[in-house]
Amino acid sequence: MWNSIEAAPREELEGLQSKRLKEMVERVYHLVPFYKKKFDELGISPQDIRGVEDLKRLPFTTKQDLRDHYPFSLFAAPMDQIVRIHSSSGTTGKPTVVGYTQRDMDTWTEVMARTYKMANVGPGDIVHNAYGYGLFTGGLGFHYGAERVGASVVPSSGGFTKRQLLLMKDFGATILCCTPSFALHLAEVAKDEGYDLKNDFKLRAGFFGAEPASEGLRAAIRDEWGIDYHEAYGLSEIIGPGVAASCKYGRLHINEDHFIPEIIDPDSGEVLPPGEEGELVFTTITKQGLPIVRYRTKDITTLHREPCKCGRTLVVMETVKGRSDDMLIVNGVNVFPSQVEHVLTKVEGITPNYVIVVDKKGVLDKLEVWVEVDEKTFAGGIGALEELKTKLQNEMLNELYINAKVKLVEPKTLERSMGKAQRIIDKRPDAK
Ligand code: DLL
Repeated sequence: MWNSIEAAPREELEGLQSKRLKEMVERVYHLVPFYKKKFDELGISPQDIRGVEDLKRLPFTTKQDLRDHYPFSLFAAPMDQIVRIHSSSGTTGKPTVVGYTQRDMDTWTEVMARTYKMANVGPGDIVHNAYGYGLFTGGLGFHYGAERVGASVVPSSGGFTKRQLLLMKDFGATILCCTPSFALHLAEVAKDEGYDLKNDFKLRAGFFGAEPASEGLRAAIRDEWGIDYHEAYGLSEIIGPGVAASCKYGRLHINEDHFIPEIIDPDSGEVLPPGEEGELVFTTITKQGLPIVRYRTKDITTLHREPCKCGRTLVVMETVKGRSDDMLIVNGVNVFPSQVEHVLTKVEGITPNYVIVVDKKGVLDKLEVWVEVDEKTFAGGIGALEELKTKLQNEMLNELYINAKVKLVEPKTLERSMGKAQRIIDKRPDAK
């Protein structure tokens, strides 16, 4: 463990959260006109917030609020104290911009050090960091954390798959950091290039995140590389990676001494009790540059408060099922792409590469899943392919209750991602 606070008794943690929350509410009220206006409209003054129990009285903040205050109007620190700016690309509208003071950089590095400690990364480890460096928070977040724990970091960033493999082998990388889809792509190219994944490389663990990955996909990464799988979760608006990381028991602990999580009903906004699924909301309580009150992540998950075998008392979140805006409704049945992936990865004869194409036929949503078969099945002829197709369609019907059409495609034909994978093609006329 990096910091004893990770295993502090709950009363101590909640005491700290309450203290920090009160300070944060004072700060945003006096320094950010957007919050002053919102609080005033609701008739809330900072003194009304006495501790975490009053969190639910505060208003939500959304991505749209960040866009409306583009680029810097939600910052609570003067620009001469902002030492770093990141931004999300954003497919629609303006990008969201986030700013860090030096103290925020220290907080970020601290939570990233905690992340690495989940796999006991330290001096002597070689961290191959294939998250993109640049405006995306993945690259630089994982970079500074690795230096803090004393490991040697290779800032390879995304792309250039073959060269990455060469460096991983020659430098003796022990830790791999990248998206789950890129970890699989690296494995695939390594095999094509004639590497022996388990003997040519010294990898022992990896930190995978920035996109959902089903258990099947994780198992494929574990098995192909022969490594421990640790999950990293985070979002730029809150800090970047470092919001939560999974311990050796695979449980994703939230650094709640910095970011208070809540689960709400996405429709009514009501707070739901632990154990219930809903939308994850975060309030940052130590950030100076861009403090954020009850930020709606749109990520769907569940929180658990039972203690973990690893000794950490920090709350556990389940792996994100999907984003509320990625949820598909096919003939009235709600389904997340990660659930489709889960079903696919259980079937033999295909690769974990797939694309979901959604279209409308009359008033009904129509789902087509393009799945890439493996070389062996492809060589097996038309009979085997027909059988596989029927099997996949039946599995989706039986497990997810959806009628999806499967289209099998040749090995290595679907586009590979260097960062976050694009799994959905939405052709519906009203698509975002
Ligand atoms: O993806 C930060 C990050 C970088 C996390 C590297 C982990 C590793 P954004 O680009 O702002 O930040 O995207 C945030 O990505 O709201 C989730 O929908 C999704 N996401 C992040 N981590 C996970 C994960 C970075 N472990 C958005 N599982 C979030 C599922 C994830 N989705």
